[in-house]
Amino acid sequence: MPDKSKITNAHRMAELSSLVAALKEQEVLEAIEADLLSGAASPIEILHACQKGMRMVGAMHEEGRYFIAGLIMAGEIMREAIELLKPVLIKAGSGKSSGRVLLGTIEGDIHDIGKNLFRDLLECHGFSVMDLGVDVPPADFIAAEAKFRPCLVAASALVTESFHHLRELVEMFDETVHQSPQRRPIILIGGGQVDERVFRITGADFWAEDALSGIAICQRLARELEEKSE
Ligand code: B12
Repeated sequence: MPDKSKITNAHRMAELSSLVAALKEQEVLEAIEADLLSGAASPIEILHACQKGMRMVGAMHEEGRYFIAGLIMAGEIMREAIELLKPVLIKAGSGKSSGRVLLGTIEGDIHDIGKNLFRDLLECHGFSVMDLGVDVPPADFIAAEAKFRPCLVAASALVTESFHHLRELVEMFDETVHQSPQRRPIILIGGGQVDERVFRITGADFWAEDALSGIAICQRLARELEEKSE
């Protein structure tokens, strides 16, 4: 019988990732509740462990070990995990108003669990968010931007085939600058499959690996814009 006190945090989180990857819904939720209650792990550590588990599910799907039903089940587990984590994550946010953000999952992609979490965290950090939903054509971002006037446009993408729409989004916003003298909004992209390479291909201004780094970028930009307008 292993000494429980010797089970390190890293082990606990690795175990949680494996439970997510094995689609053990009940065990995942019980482990998260226990960790939150005991304070054994921070909500961010738990979130990262769950995300790692989701990536493992994705890899198993690619290898043909999980079919679409596996992805659906994984999505449901992640959604429930986020419901447990959200109140704790939200408590940490400041209520101060920080600016407007236009958000959506880009055309060709229906994944929204990460986008929704990013939206909720933005709101709890004082941003007002217009969420356009999923499978959003670049033209809809442009139209909504003209009305909502956000300080930042944020797009989520998880499916490789939708990346060219991110590029299109940037190009269309670049084009609006020629039509009106106003500077185009800053464009931030994120989502499980977005990395440095995708970032470069799309020509966006920033990318973030996770929702909290995305929040940090939004806060920095909102601060800079506020300083400029003073
Ligand atoms: C759950 C899931 C689904 C669910 C989605 C449910 C939902 N409501 O979203 C369902 C079953 C519907 C689904 C469908 C499909 N899926 Co799917 N799915 C997944 C899975 C397993 C997890 C995604 C997830 O929710 N992760 C957890 C969240 C919290 O993480 P996240 O989205 O990355 O978000 C975090 C950050 O990235 C960040 N973030 C997210 N968005 C943004 C935006 C900004 C601006 C910022 C700053 C941050 C940010 O915040 C979050 C927290 O940190 C992934 C595997 C993976 N590696 O991600 C495959 C995966 C994304 N799916 C995949 C595929 C292929 C599909 C399908 C095409 C399958 C099919 N044959 O039909 C369809 C998609 C159809 C379409 N056109 O979109 C592939 C994509 C491969 C590729 N390279 O294109 C993956 C990678 C699996 C794989 N390896 O095969 N899927």
